Amino acid sequence: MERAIITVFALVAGCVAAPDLGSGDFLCAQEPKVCPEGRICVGDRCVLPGGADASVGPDGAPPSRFRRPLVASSDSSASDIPVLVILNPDRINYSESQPDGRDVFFLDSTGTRLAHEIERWQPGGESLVWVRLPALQDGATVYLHYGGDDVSENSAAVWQDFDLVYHFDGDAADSSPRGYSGTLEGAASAGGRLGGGLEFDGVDDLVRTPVNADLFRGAAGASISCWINRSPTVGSAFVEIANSTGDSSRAFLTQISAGRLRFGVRPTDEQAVVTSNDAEPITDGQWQWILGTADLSAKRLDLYVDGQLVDSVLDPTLPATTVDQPSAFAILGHDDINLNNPFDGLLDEIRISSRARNADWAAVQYAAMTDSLFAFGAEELVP
Ligand SMILES: [Ca+2]
Ligand SMILES: [Ca+2]
Repeated sequence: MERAIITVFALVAGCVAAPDLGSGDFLCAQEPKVCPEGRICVGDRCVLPGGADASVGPDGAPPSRFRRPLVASSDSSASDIPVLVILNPDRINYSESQPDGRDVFFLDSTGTRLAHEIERWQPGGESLVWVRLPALQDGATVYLHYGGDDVSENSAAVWQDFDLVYHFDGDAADSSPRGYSGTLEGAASAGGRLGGGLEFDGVDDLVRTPVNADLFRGAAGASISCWINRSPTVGSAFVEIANSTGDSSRAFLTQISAGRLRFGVRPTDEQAVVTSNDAEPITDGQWQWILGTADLSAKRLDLYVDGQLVDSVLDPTLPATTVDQPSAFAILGHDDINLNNPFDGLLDEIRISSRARNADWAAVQYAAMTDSLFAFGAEELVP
């Protein structure tokens, strides 16, 4: 510790008090090293004096110059929630952050780093960042930091309890730690609900995921979610996962007739499904978020639309776990290995998880993805 103090004092001594260089330039001016008033030069960066060693910021992150508080509006008791933070020029000073956003990180109110993944970074436009919140309670504040050195993203930590996460920002790359990236077969990049999405032609377009994937394998919980914007067709499928090429042992999120959704896990030939009723508000040409979730410990399946529970099945005869087999195939945009019932429309943000989700989780997730979870406070200099 004593050595660190000596080092910092030596660097401070090398900097020269300078007139205001303007808000866009916080690199030290070279030879002699100068910084705007009130900042010190550490390495080649002008930073606020931050204690004994200004080169180390909170929780191992490099020091950042700016932060903004994000105050959650929810009183939910949901936990383990990846939330979307949407940034734009009103919410971040892009000129003070690095061009690819690599200096952006998030802290909770105790100063603990929160894992994040940048889905899309568009200086001057809309950027999408996913942040994992271990818990969320009324008034919870998350701090967005920027204006410093490089910070690592950690998508595997953000999506640690997911088996597959596709943002569809130009491809079918898997953000989950499993690495089950898919292959586009005809499905074309298009505008999605959150950044990019995929367009399916209702004929032969699909996305194929790797075979022998551990999707729902031997789990007591199972969830599939996606954003859909469908064309007016019937019988089209979104997500189909099977552990064999026969009819048994599969999981799916699909629609069985106009406007009616069906989510199911089928460990054996016995159906374990929940189907939405005729009044289900799925509409053509409109983005809606669908979540099917199974809690096989509680013998329950639930179907959510836009964060609201629309149908449930409680059945004591449901099996204890999903099948203990890797997938023989998993296909997005068709319903089985024979490629029946092609989907016509747009899909975005498809996720598969071996966990059951509850109503609080669904509501917070929907609020975050529709940009209604956080209120953004004003930019502050990091104290
Ligand atoms: Ca997307
Ligand atoms: Ca095609």
